[in-house]
Amino acid sequence: MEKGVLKRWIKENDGLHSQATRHPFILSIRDGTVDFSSYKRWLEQDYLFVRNFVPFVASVLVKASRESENDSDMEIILGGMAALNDEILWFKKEASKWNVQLSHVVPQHATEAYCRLLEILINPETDYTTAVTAFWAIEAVYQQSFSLCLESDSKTPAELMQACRRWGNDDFGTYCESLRRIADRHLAHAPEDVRKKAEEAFKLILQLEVDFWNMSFG
Ligand code: HMH
Repeated sequence: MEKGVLKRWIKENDGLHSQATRHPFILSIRDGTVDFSSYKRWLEQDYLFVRNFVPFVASVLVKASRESENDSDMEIILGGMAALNDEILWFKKEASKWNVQLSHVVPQHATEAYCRLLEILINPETDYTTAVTAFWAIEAVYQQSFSLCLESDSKTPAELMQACRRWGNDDFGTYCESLRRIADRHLAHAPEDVRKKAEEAFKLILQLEVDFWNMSFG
């Protein structure tokens, strides 16, 4: 089996990948200059995103149960779903801490565009390999971004440490590695057209993540 293709895709798309994982918004959290109104905008929109992300992850779980020969795929994805339950509770607590009314949030263009991709990926016609590759990409961008804000020389404001730990912590990193291995294993056996679709989804997600950060940054 070839060495994982996903690390190669990251290298081949280095520019876009860096824009997604080292975005000025994240760097402003890291250097302590973040504008809290940007953070609040991100919080509102990401709550909407996560509400749409849950059914997507559920669809990946269904596909894993039908298409994966490896039992551990389902267990890892199920662990991700369980974490999302906690994440939704966290968003609600965090919103009340910042006086943000989640029930009144209007989706911005970048959120709508991202949720439209999730809808396509939820479709039963989207194969498991593409769906699980997309799942990994979505989680890994956040993991890499927020882990920057936890580095020892970072000046992340205390108020934002919880958010950064949520996606930047080592356990979340290990979970993303597990997702990468699942996706790589399926990509290694996938026919060329499926690989192409998965690669397109990967690149599109990087762009949608950049647009999402841009929206928060204002
Ligand atoms: C936009 N991408 C976006 N929001 C998230 N919560 C994640 C990725 C990670 O779950």
